Amino acid sequence: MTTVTVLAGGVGAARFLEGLVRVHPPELVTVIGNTADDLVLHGLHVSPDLDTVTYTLAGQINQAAGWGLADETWSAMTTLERYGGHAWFRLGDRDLGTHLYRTARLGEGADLATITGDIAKAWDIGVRLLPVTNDRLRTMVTVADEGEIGFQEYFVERRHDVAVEAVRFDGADLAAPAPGVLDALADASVVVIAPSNPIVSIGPILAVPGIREALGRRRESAIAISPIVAGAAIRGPADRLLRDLGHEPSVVGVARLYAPLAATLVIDQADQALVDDVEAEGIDCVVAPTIMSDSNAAAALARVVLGVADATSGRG
Ligand code: FO1
Repeated sequence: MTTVTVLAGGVGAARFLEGLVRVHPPELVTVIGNTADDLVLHGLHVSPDLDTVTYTLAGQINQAAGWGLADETWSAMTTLERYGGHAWFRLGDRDLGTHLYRTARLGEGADLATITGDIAKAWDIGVRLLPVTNDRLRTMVTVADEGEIGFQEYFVERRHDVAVEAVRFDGADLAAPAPGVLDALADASVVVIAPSNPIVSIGPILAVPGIREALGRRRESAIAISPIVAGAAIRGPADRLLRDLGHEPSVVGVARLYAPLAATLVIDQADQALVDDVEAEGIDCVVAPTIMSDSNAAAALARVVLGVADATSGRG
């Protein structure tokens, strides 16, 4: 009955989870999802990282994009464009249903965790999906020449193609872990830090008071997967963000960030030569294929992680 709690951000985490639920009962998996990418657009509350996990585990993700729903149409966006409305953040007609529902429920006083649970149930994804907090949490990015902008303005509107001077998580100091989050971190047989962006996907989760401490307390049975392979991110700006913010954009830089939180870092074979440098940071190193080119690769990676968990479970 190995229960697994996964800290999850965007696409990489969703891919990993898709593999995990193929090799482990989903009812034994709790996902703590990042909510700092959330935004209110056209009056609608959008939770990209929660929806990416939900849609992926429902087998309904837009595979090519890595976000949004498959078989989408864009009529609402086309109408918006006619009026000169904001259409840079693409909300498909099917996806809009989720944001309409979430926004209506929030307006009726429901909290994000309750709504997220109802959406997850409606898609029958099996795992328990928890937002890290019900409170407002927003990644703010300071970019050269423009000052501070919102995360999606950085990530989507500017295609994260700008140098970053600072990142902060607005609201973190006042945010409380959502109900069940601290227990999911304390009680799970193993905690996995998914191969998400350490700065803007895992960072906000750790910034919610109590989370970093809860993870540190059970560090011996926590396993992180590096999202950086051979000094580069598989997708997205993780390597550039690490470099811009003064961290080494390598598995060693990731090891330095995660050593206080996890006893093991899984790195790709491409970084085999860096095993000793990783372990010099005080974290054990496991080498395995970490590039999840398809669901089989993700399942194989999940098996490696569960194998490490079994091997280290006596330590926890
Ligand atoms: N990413 C893009 O690059 N372009 C988009 O237009 C876009 C729209 C979008 C809509 C809903 C959603 O759940 C995600 C969306 N994303 C889009 C991805 C999103 O920016 C990222 O998934 C996260 O915020 C980072 O992981």
